[in-house]
Amino acid sequence: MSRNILPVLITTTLFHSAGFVEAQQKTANYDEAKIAPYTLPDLLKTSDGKAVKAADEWTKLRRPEVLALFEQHVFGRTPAPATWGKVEFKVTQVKKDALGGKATRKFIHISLPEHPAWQGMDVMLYTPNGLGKPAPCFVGPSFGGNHAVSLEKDVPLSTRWMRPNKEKSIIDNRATEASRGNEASRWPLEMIIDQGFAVATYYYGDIEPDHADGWKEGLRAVLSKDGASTEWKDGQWGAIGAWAWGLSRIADYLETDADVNAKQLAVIGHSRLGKTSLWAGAQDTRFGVVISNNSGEGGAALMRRNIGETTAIITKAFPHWFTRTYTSYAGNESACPIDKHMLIALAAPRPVYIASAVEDTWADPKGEFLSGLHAEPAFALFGKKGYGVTAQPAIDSPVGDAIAYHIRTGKHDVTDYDWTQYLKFAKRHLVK
Ligand code: GTR
Repeated sequence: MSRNILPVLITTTLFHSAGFVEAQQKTANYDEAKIAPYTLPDLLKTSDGKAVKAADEWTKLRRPEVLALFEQHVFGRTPAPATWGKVEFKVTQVKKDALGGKATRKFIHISLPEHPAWQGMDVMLYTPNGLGKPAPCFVGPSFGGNHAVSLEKDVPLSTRWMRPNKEKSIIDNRATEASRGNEASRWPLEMIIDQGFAVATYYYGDIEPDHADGWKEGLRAVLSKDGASTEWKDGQWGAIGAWAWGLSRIADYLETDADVNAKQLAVIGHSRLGKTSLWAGAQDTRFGVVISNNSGEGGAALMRRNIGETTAIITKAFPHWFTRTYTSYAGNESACPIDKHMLIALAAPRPVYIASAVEDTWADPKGEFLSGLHAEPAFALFGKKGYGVTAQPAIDSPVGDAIAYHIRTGKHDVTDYDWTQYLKFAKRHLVK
């Protein structure tokens, strides 16, 4: 495919997926009574039928099996470290009086010296000033780039490809000056800093652009042996896997930064990036707390509940997010050996917070709640308590211990209300 016709094809793919999702949102099932009866795969039974009764049996036998099932059937396998080799960190800027003097802001360029064709990723890290000790840190990807997360005007504008969004001032697939701060309400930096936490973020498009052909321009093509001619096979990683890889590389960097306590990391993401944070947290145990904000289908929501977005819809609109095998479960969810309670259980005994929004019916709030509920047996093996309730709580009434949940007033978004709960949760479970 020659380079000059590529943009035309990309635009066509995108308009198709955006229009397609909108149309599906209007006609989807939103009626609980119309969900066909289903049986969830047994969390605590190994593939050869052995009941898992103790924490070490979970850790040694069942957890590796469940992780392998998610690789094979949902997100694909993350390549082994030898595939990408050395990871290089370059601190490109340090500003000691960020956020009016409250914080130090650093930019870190992460690259792979053995794979210079990948342009690398630019991490923005804020650490609280005057804390007197390394800070616990939230790690999460952004939709719009560092300049969209921060309101500070001296944050470099991302030059990478972005999904079309007139409202967010993305013109010809690029950020413009007017797109500064367009994601700031989802990242209340001062509130996080004031509570003694650091925050590290990167633009998910640094890894690969978010469209069906995006891999050709990103890390997956660079790391694949046959490069741009790759036909993605069952079990090979999709874009969510690649974005999650980026979060783990941030953890690699944070282990080298004396301002951060890398033993106190919380991974966080919203929506498609909530699916990403769950998968990053499942694979990388350095994330001591895992947070899913409105992650919905493909994330925390049980796939067997056909309500709101379904496997058929998501794999048609966003086939590149998952490994190819996942598409075969469209309309055939009962054949899939996993459901999303098993994704939550992969974090055990590390605490997980699942958040829904009442107007976000597309993401199936009840299905998000239930995955946490049905993950409880894995946490119980470690003596950890889950929700403490069996029915979805009232709006704006968080519940839970090592698995926590809330459904907040309002729409699909990340708000200060959500962050208030996450900060409390992280304080309780990470900082102690
Ligand atoms: C939607 C998609 C959801 C969710 C959302 C988002 O179009 O259907 O699964 O991930 O995008 O990421 O904002």
